[in-house]
Amino acid sequence: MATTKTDPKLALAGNGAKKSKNYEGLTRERLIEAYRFMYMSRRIDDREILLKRQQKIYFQMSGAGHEAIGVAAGLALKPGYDWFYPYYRDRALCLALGVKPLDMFLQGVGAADDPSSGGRQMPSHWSYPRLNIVTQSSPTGSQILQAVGCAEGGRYFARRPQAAEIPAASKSPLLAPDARNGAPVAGDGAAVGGFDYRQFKNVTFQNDEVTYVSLGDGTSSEGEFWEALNAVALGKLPVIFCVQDNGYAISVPVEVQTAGGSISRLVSGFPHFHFEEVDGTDPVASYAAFARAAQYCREGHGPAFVHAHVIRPYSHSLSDDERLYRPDVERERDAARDPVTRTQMFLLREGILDEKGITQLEKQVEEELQVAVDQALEALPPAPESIKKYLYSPDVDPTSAAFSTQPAEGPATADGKKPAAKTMADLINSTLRDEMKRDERILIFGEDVADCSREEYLKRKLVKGKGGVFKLTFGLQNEFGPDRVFNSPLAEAAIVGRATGMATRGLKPVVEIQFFDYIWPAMMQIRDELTVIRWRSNNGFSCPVVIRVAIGGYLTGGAIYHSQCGESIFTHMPGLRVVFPSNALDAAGLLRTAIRCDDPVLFLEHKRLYRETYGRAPYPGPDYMIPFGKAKIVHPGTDLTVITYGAVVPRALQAAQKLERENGVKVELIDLRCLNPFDWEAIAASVEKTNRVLVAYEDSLSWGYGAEIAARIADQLFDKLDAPVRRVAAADTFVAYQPILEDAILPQANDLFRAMKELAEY
Ligand SMILES: Cc1ncc(C[n+]2csc(CCOP(=O)(O)OP(=O)(O)O)c2C)c(N)n1
Ligand SMILES: [Mg+2]
Repeated sequence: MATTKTDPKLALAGNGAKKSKNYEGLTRERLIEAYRFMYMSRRIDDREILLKRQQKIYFQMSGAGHEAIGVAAGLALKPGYDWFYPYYRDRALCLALGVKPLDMFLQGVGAADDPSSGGRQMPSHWSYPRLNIVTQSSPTGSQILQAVGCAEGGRYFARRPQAAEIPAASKSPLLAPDARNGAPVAGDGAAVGGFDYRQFKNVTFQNDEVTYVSLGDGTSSEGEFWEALNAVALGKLPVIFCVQDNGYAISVPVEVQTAGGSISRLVSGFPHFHFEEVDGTDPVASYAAFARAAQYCREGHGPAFVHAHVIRPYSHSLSDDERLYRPDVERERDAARDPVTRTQMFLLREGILDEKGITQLEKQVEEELQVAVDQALEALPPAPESIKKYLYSPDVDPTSAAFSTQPAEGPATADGKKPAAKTMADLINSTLRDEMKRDERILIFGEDVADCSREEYLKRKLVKGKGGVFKLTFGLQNEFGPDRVFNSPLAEAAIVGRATGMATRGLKPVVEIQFFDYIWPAMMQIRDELTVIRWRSNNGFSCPVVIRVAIGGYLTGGAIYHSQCGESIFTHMPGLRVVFPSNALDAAGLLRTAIRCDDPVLFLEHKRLYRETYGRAPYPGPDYMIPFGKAKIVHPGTDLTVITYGAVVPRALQAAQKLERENGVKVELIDLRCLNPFDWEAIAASVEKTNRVLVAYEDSLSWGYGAEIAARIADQLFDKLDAPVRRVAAADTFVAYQPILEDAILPQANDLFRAMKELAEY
């Protein structure tokens, strides 16, 4: 339980009858403690408002009016044991869990020592690893799906405790540059054997832990909220939803937000839930509701939903003036329910504290806050040189030599022939299988990825199983069981959000987005959560998820919604590794690196290449890895450099071979393989040699991935060029259904040939 500095002597001796009175499980001392946290929370808000007006901090978000429900939750749950996904009004919760006022003021001033973010996030964006308070962002509701994944992670480890152990690494890992002061250590590290992200993930879990997640009434309109309710009900997961209903979302009142005006009524049909609706300004009733909710979850019955009616006395934020949309009469009605004054009156009425005791408690709080404010105002800001620190793992560098291994010679076939060449689809499947064998923390889920959700059909051998719409995960559920390979509801945000929560707990989710064209519902989770979590928490939390995505066109019939590319939208996100292999061997090596590394990875698999004859290879064995950011020279040449990746590689190769045959032009064809990071050294070395360069990509031309490469070449290699940097890419439109149109839209070998020839002749 949380510790407190409340002086126990403050409690009045009281008369005999009241002394032993128990308030829904709260003793008199606990009630004083609760009041202390509530009062402190309100006074921190007041202090911050003053500091903001004095321009000593840069933003303020108050928890005023929400103190009672927050403290109640904090006293009913256990810091560092249960898990917390709070929202910005949860100041009192955080205090009750053990966060210090100084920690809060340090975030306000943006200090280097701000334990939540090192000056990277606004105040009231809580993140305290030692208390299991997980870093939160600003988008309303984006924490909710992660709370689901967090609870799933806890349950997984409770059922498979051995998965939580850190395997012994056979050699020390190769550290990332900022952990080893920049000096490369080639050849160090341990590719074979044990080294992977697990060395740096100290997993903790409790068999009866619960996950708390809170949100405002307005936020319950977000789709992710409903995806989360569905997911927790399906999994009967121990998650407590706490909707703190102050009746407004900025200026929008609840009846405009929530059909019928009551979120309790709307959610009441979800199965397996324990429901509570409570006056969230009453700490005793709120505590009782939380205690019941927690007990229900701890006993494994399922999730709980606490709907707390609270008030918002300080406008939405300092930038909002609620008098513009709320008349005095309404605001006065709220003020009569103010939880801080209410609790004070309660303590007096019950004889728990007298006026002297209250004054003394408040004085103690004021003194403590003054010391904290003074200290925070002296705190040093973060160094500007630190801006890129913790974009990626400081522990595991996937570009390092530790991730460079040779393919193993597979066993010869019975008649002594070399092992058969396999497709990209085969090798991805084999790589997933071998990694799952090696690492029990790997979970695979997504739409249709399981063999068969109705297990008994598989057991009775009535069906063979599906394993993905492209069959990439075929057989994995059969081999590893339904708790490691399973179908998710059709909800992409939930796939990525849950995976993010699981990875925060130390699991390695390898999830599938069925088609790149349907990644957009997950965009908020990818852009604002997955890629940012390590950076915004100053390395307090990380979530190295692998997202496998089927991408691309040349399908004759795929049309707009099954053929698009769009990788540059993701390479534009710091914190995310983006990989795009063009052949089976690279897919196997890069996927293994993606799984073993400690960063989130978007692994783009071109559908057209899944079963292509081009680029087949025998399985390179269970430890084959390719480091990220290392291009491959597919065809060496001296006259012209072509930089490409993905399905354009075989097309460009065809064009290059024709150009050499017909015109004697020797093209150097570079397959980038990895788009973030990308291999600038390989590009520069080639362009310095050939002095002519074409950048080719399947996505539409303007603002595409190659635009950045072309710009950088123009910027840094201008004096090496004998010709303008050219690009060949798709037309600036969508991929159409009719094959004649598709051919005209996507870059073809002929287009590449023409551009190469022109460039060579320039
Ligand atoms: C996705 C998203 N949309 C809009 C905003 C801007 N915004 C911040 S808070 C807020 C209102 C939230 O209301 P509610 O959920 O009721 O919480 P309250 O602030 O009332 O506690 C809005 C619209 C945001 N942060 N995120
Ligand atoms: Mg609200």
